Amino acid sequence: MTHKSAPRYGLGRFPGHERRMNNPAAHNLADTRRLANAIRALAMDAVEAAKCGHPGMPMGMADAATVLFSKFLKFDPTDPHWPDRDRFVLSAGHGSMLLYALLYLTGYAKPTLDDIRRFRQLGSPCAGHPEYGHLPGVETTTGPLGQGIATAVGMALGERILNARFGDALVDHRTYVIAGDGDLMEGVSQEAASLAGHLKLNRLIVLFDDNHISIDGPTSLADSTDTRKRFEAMGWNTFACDGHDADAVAKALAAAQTSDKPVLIAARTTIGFGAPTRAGTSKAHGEALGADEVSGAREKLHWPHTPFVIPDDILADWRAMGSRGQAAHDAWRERRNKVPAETLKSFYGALETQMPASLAPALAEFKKKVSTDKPSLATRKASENVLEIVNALVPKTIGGSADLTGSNNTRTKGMAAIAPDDYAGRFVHYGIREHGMAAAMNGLALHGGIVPYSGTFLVFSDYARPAIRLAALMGVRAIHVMTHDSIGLGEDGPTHQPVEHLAALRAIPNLLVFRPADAVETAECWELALAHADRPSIIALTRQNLATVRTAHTDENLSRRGAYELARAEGDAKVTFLATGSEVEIALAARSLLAQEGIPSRVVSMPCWELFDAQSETYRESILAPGTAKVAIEAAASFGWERYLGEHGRFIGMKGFGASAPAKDLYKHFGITAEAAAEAARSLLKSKR
Ligand SMILES: Cc1ncc(C[n+]2csc(CCOP(=O)(O)OP(=O)(O)O)c2C)c(N)n1
Repeated sequence: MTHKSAPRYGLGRFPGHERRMNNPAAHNLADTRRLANAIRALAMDAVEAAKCGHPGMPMGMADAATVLFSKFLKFDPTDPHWPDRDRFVLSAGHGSMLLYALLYLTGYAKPTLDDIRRFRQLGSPCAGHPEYGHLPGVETTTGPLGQGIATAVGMALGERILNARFGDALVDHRTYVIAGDGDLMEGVSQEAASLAGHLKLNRLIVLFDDNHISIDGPTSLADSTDTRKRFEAMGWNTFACDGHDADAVAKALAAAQTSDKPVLIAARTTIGFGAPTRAGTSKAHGEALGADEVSGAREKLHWPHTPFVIPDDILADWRAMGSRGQAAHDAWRERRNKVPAETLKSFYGALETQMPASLAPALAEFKKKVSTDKPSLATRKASENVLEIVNALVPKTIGGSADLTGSNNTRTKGMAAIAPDDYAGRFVHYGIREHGMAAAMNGLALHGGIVPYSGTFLVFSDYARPAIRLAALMGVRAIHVMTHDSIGLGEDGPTHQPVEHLAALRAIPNLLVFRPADAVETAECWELALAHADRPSIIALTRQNLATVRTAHTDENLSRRGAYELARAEGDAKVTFLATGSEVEIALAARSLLAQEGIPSRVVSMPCWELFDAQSETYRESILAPGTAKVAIEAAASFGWERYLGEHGRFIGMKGFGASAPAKDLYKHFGITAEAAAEAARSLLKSKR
């Protein structure tokens, strides 16, 4: 460590004098500290105006970030979506003002100074934590610690995958991350960083804000990890530098450019750098500094300007840094113009969100065959069959599994594995890292050019949930194949049998939770998951074989409306059975039992609640048929079913955890049978009389 215990407030010259001579933008640079102080001032002032926020991290990392943005990061504020830009992820999202200040100073159209003045207020794109979609330049939503760095691993992998496909001329960029102690303490960072180390993602460069402070006080209260050793053990190169010494940061970043492994730079910093009494303490972390401390900091930093005022010369220097990337952008355009038309077409094709027109007819053909052949098939196997079609027609799908490839059935024929130094494959062995996998999938999707799908057991969706939630919040198309979706998995027992998981996933806004009943619905659900470019999906699939319930073919995607009438009543319907997935078969059997007694009933298959809830009231009523007795069947917790069952409906499902036994025995044991469903219907009809 080259850390100096007493912070230097002096005006150290900017690094790279020799390069500055050749770079007109850099030639007029004022010193680093003055430039960085513009970030510090905006951070202090915005937090002060909001009376809440996190000034410490932006003030601590301002110098290092200035070096990164002025000398290394390849970006063009006039075209924030330029596909070959470097990605920058502020994993320590609480330090959002660092990012907002950088975007403003370097000349992005947004945020404006007014947006920054309204930091954390309704309608300002400068939200408390950076939110994807609010501002170009915010590459991912961060705030839940650890997610940013893990998502960045996916971005860095995405870059290598597209590079392998389209070549250096089109895809040749880096992913930079600023991460704090909190990010690295979170377990997800371990999962993602070990994957990055294994895959040798050398375009990933993490600046670690090594300030030894978190909320409760010094990090030594809870942690004594040697972070560099930890990352080296995972196959990373590491450097340490004084994060306030611009030359040292620049040297470390320069060295990182030629690394054959991902890089961690531990930049020793002082949280709240410049704040006279709070610098270096947890008091600088997450609250407004207060008028006295702010004016003390202004003095210490030699920043006499009034709040939110950036002097013209400093702003001009920052803007020059912002236009620095235009040369790289022009060079890229020139390279692009020489790329063969075919390659260019598939490159831009990959960046588009819609599916190829050939997909729908191919899936319709598949459905037709299934409806005719009527196989008894596990939906996980049906999903594999569907994926054979999808992967052949949609080159941008990248599959994977968290070490359950043979169980999730996510690897189709000829799908080569992605390996260290070989990114031409299409399948990621994520290892037993559900959380890291889900975050990396978000990164792959956010990178662009890729539709990631992957698999684990539904019960382990809990391990992936934080990243799935972020995918939903961001509106990112990450598709999770979650097999072994109920007690139907049998002998592995209650540790592996999901019970509350469907309800828990359905509770996440904007997430589509599919539970197809047979191979036909599986094809339909896949088609829908792929079509929703702005939503993540879960496809819950069975381990056990299921009968084909959709025996009358139609090209129409009936799952599109989330629920539909699968079997009509013979006569005036007295009963409606509602069911999903493997229990649709049970509902059909219950319907037959009632039919034998002359009680007409209908069966509604509900492969996706979210899509159903979005239908018109008329459609929903036509499906739910208010006048009929309602029985829902799902081998899961009842939580949520009330909304369709009303006060009087009955639920046939799980009331507690499962058990270890063959599936057939378990269904009987827990009373999830056609007989029980029919009996529930009878008793409802009786009580009506
Ligand atoms: C998963 C998660 N847990 C807890 C928090 C709340 N939180 C926000 S910042 C922070 C401390 C982070 O410390 P550090 O990364 O060192 O940031 P610094 O104090 O340097 O700003 C915590 C616990 C969070 N944002 N995410």
